[in-house]
Amino acid sequence: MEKPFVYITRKLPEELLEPLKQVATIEMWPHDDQPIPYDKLKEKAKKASGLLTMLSDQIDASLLEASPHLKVVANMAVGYDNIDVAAAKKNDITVCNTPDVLTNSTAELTFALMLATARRICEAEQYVKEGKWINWSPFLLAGQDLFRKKLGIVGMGRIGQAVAKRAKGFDMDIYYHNRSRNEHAEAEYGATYLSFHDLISSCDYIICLTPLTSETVKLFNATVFKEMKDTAIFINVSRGAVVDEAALYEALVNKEIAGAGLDVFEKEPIQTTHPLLSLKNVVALPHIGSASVATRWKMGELAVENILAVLQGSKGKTIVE
Ligand code: 8YV
Repeated sequence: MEKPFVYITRKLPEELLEPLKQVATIEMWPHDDQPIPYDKLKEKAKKASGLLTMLSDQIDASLLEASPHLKVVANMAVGYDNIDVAAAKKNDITVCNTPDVLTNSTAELTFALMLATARRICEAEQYVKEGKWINWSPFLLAGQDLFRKKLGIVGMGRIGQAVAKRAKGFDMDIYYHNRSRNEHAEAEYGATYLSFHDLISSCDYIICLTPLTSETVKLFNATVFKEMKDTAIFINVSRGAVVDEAALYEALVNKEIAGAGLDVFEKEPIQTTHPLLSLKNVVALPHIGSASVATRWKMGELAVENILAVLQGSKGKTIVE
């Protein structure tokens, strides 16, 4: 019997794909410096039983409907806003993601970003490397503390809880907003539930961890930034489109908030001419929330396991319902 065809949209280590090679014919987009164009992916999907995809791949209804053999789309990410899950369901295609394995790495990156923004780490490093450190003065590159400050987590899911756990060790007061109350976070980390309005107007650090849905597009807009404290630091490790970037820029320039740490942007990769990148009080990272070698490896393994499971007739390990 002919082996099923699986297409992988980014270069992954051969070793990771070994188990898949036993049961499927695999092909991989060979360029590391650019994503596969939509039309090319659509062509590949037409023949494929499985797709191993990334956030940058647009898996829409048109692609799914034009792929008669497709059984599984395994996204190498916990988020799946790039996939039309309803259309996949309609066409009997299983969608899988990679939750849990990236929780701790993403929480660590959130803290790195929060500390870097609060203590002006990137600015300070540049200062040293550019030879500007010729004297010391009492308030040179002075930033803000984390301890005993109010941390507001918007989106208390797995990563939100992992951030809360760490924040406890940093002696922060933890607040959160979520669609529903999270009793575990309240009992375990002392997190206090607040309405969105109360959270953004009272917290010193506001972390956006909410997924991108039709309800959360531009959730953080001009009105919201105006309600924040002028000393507030905004951190986004979720999706760029949850933020109105023009409004964020205005809020930073007009000193309505003190700083922003951003791992995600509306259009990725962000252009160097983007106004946000011109600001000293912005720390910008290239969407590396889950990017530790060990975690990316685990995400790849889980995506492979998901494809294998579905192709072998069982349920995917981590299905998007
Ligand atoms: C991804 C992410 O790892 O998992 C997500 O939803 O945003 C990141 O962790 C990365 O974008 C690769 O797809």
